[in-house]
Amino acid sequence: MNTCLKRPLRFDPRLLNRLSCMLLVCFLSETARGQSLFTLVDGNSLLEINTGAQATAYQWKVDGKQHLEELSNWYRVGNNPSTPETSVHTLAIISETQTGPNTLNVQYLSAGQFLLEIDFALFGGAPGSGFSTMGETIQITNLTSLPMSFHLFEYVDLDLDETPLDDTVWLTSPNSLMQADPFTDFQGTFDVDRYELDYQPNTLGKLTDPVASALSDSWPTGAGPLGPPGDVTWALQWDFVGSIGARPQISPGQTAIVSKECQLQMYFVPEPGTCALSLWIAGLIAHFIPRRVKSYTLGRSWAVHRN
Ligand SMILES: [Ca+2]
Ligand SMILES: [Ca+2]
Ligand SMILES: [Ca+2]
Repeated sequence: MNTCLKRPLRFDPRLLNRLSCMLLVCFLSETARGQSLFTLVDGNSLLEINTGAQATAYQWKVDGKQHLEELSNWYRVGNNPSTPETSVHTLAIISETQTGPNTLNVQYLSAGQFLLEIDFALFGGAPGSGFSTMGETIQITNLTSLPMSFHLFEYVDLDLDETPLDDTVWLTSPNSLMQADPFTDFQGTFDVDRYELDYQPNTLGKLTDPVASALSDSWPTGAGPLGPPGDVTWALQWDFVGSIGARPQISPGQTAIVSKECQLQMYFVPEPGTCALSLWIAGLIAHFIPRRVKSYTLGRSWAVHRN
């Protein structure tokens, strides 16, 4: 006869505290190894950022559901056909500051050439609302004594509701993009010169090959819709080249600014209990580290004049 008796399970708050402390220690250890990991938290939302990785933003969770595979930024200086695009994360990071639980500023330097500064902001909705907004502002400052031709790219692989193969993407106007699946709508607003909708990994191949590339389309060509079957991605391109009808080159000391705003609405929200613990722990970490600042010494000084 089996006499093994099981005691009834009881919730122990001390266990939750120990778990939180363990996660906090892991988080700090990872940072101490030199990885630049940041977690932005607001309302029902969480944005994971690694400033030292190509996929700089790699998780956007709304009410516990993950929607973002990769958000990366790329650049190309000049118009030499043999100069390829380069991922921004390969530049030196001279400063990165989590200015609040939901905001991050990171500054990348190409010494003697340009400073590229990105501000991330996350604004979550109420728990259970399925709504979230996220935005970026990117500033490029010319550190040379000559006008600079500069191309900036942003690559985005959203996999709405963690299901990449049922998403459709299309542009609704020159400055508005939609991506949707049966349960979620995403809208991006921006002001760009070129864009590209394609299946993963085609556009990424264009950004990583050894030659200069341009995204395939400008309004209204290539505006979609592009959908199943396939994992859809999209990318944006800003050209500061000074030719007729384009943005001007960036003058010496001048700062060019671009921005993008995104909003996401889920129409099927998971049970609150499944995501409350992870958001609570992320909030605890953000509370312990309200202002995490890394400062770096510049090898040279420069004057920045913002228009
Ligand atoms: Ca995708
Ligand atoms: Ca999906
Ligand atoms: Ca290329």
